[in-house]
Amino acid sequence: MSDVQQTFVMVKPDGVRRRLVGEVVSRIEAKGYDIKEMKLFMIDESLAKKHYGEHTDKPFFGELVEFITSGPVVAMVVEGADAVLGMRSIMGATNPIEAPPGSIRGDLATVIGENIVHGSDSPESAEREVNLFFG
Ligand code: IDP
Ligand code: MG
Repeated sequence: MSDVQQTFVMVKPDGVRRRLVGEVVSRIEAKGYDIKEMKLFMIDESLAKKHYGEHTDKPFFGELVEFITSGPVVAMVVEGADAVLGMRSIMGATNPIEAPPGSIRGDLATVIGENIVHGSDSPESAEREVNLFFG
């Protein structure tokens, strides 16, 4: 049985800079999901560190915070049947080299540090991230 879920999705600064917001939104809509909330804004350092809290100890954490605060993002709440896993599927793997053609990252990105889009990795992360950005 499918389950109607909400997930947190974000076009990252590279996607906004490259004018790919429409492309990403179009793929989400074409898939059949509803966009329930959407805003363009700059993430500050405090929010970036909270959002990426699970990666605090990783060697790329500093770079990640710097990147995600480097320009405006478009944050969204996306809803639909099994939307958490479904969004991860249309995004493709974290590393664009491993993301298949047809996926957002597979079609539009080349390097892991600039992979266009974020999507929650579980229903628990989705709830936390929706509250963090839209609560
Ligand atoms: P996800 O975005 O697919 O959920 P995560 O493992 O949660 O992937 O990593 C968060 C973000 O951190 C990734 O989207 C990517 O932009 C960046 N990242 C992950 N691993 C690396 C790395 O090894 N080097 C540089 N950036 C990385
Ligand atoms: Mg993640």
